[in-house]
Amino acid sequence: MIGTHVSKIVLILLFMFGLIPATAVQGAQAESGLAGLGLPELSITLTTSAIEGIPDQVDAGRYLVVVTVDDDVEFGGGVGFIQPVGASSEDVLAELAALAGPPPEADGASPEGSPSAADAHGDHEEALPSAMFDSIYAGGTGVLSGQTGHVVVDLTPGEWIAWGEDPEAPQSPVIFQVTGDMPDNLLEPEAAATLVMGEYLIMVSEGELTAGSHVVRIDNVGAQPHFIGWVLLPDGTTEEQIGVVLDEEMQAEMSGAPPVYSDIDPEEDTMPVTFTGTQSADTSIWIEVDLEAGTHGLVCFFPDVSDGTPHAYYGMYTVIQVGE
Ligand SMILES: [Cu+2]
Repeated sequence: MIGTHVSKIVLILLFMFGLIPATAVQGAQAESGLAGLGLPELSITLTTSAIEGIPDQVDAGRYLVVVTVDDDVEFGGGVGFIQPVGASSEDVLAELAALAGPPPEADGASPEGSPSAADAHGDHEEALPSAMFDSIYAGGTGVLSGQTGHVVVDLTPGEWIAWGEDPEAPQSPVIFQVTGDMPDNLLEPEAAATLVMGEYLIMVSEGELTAGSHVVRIDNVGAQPHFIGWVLLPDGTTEEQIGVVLDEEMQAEMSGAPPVYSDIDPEEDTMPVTFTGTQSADTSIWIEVDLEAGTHGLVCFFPDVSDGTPHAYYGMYTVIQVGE
C-alpha cells in the first residue's frame, strides 16, 4: 500500500519540476535578502551527480545555505537536510531510495475519490518505513538550473545527510557531522510573510505574499514532516480544481493509465515557483522567493505516517492570491 501512494511524490515532483523547462520560469535572480545578516554560510553546488561544498564537519548553528545548480543539471534540483534519529544514515537513505522504485501493481484499493481516508482508519499493520519518519528534517530549497537559491536552516549537533530532496535526484547524498552546541541567541531573519504547515494545511499566518522578491518564513506547527511544492496556477484557479487534478492523478495511478486531465493539466498550465525542503515539527526555515502576481498553489506530498498517502490527499493544499 505504501508504495502505491508514496510513488505519488515522485510523480508529482516530476510533473511540477521535471517536465517544465527551467527557461519557462518567471523572475530574474534577485539579490539575496538573507545574505549580509552575518549568518554562517554553507555554499553548495549541485552538479549532475554530486552535492559539492559541504565540509565533513561544521559547527552547530543557524546557516545561510546558498545553493547553486549547474547549468547542465536538467530541470534543476534541490538540497534538504536530514538528521537520522535511532537509525543509521544508511537506513534512512535506503528507505528514501525505496520511494523511487517503480510504481507497484494496483493493489485493489478503491479507485475513486480518496482511498486514503479508508486506509487511515483501517486496521493497518503493514510495515511502514520508520527511519524516515523518525528522522529530523531541517528543511532546504529547490533551485532551477543555472540559478542560485538561499535558505536559512538550523543544523543541530549530530550526524546529518544532505540530499537532493527527491528520491530520484541524480546527486549522491552527503553525510556530514555537526559538532559543538547550538548558539543561544539565534538570529531571526525578517520576513515579509510567514507560512505555517500542519495536518493538513498550509496557510499564511503573518504578513502577506506580494509580487517581487521576498524573504518568507516557513514554520512546521504540526506533528509530521511537511514540505511545500509551490506553483503558479492559471488566474482564478480554485482549491476545488486542484482537488480534481489530484483525483485524476490518483485514478491514473490506480489504473496504470496515463492521467487524463479534465480541467487543469499540470504540465501545460502550471509553472514551478519553488519547493521547500522537508521540515519536521517545530522547525523554521527562511527562503527567498521571487513571486509573480497571480494565483499560486501550495501543496505537500510528504507521505502520511498512518498509511503513506501523500498529505495532498488529506487536503494539504491551498490557493493563495499574490497581489501586485
Ligand atoms: Cu505534509
